[in-house]
Amino acid sequence: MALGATALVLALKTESTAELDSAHVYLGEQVNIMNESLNEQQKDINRLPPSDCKALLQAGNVESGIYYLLKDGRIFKVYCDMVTSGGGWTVFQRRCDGTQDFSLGWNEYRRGFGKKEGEFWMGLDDLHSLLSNGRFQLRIDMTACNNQSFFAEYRSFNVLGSSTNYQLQIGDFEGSPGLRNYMKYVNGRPFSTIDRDNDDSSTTNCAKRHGAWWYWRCGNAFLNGGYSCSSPNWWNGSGFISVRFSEMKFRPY
Ligand SMILES: [Ca+2]
Repeated sequence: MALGATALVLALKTESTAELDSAHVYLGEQVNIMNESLNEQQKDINRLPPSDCKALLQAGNVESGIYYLLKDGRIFKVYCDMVTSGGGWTVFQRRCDGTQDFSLGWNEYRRGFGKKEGEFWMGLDDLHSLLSNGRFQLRIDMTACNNQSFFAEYRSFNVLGSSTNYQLQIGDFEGSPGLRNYMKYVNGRPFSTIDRDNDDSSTTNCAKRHGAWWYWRCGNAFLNGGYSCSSPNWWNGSGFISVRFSEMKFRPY
């Protein structure tokens, strides 16, 4: 009887040990699966889009075109210029064929309009969001009606929020020989549109004359006005340049 009981206890112990071993194997497998899953999730996190075109360029995206950015939990569809002056530029304005009407109001300029592959304005709200939390520079590329090309670069660039009427902040200027820094006069100025006069002229709404822009007085540089070879876009000392192509873009520095 005593022997039988001992044998039973031994049998139970053996069985328990086997069950325990099997439980250990099972738990070990579960841990491996969880680790694999975490590794995959980490890869997904690393695959999330970055918040600017320069990071995309550095990740090996060398072709200019449409990309998606992620910033502050929002996805932005943007056009990245990966070629000009080292590339990595997020484009926020382009005019190239006159097909898009730029004579639009405050709400349109806030929200943005046009097609990213063609003519467009990104929208002041998105521009402000993409410029928040970081240091950025501004570049403007222009081709005049006589096919002469110009560029203007500003060492720092920011557009403040709607409560400031999207005040412009620009730093030091560098540009093509002969191109004058006429945007310096609108540093610190709010944005105006045909239906929202935030300029400093008491006699007129400059945006009705020259298009939506940051104005002090009616100024010498504005790229959202009339699109024709007789429309002034940038004063050049002796006369206005009329632009048949323009791109405005920013990148972090
Ligand atoms: Ca005015």
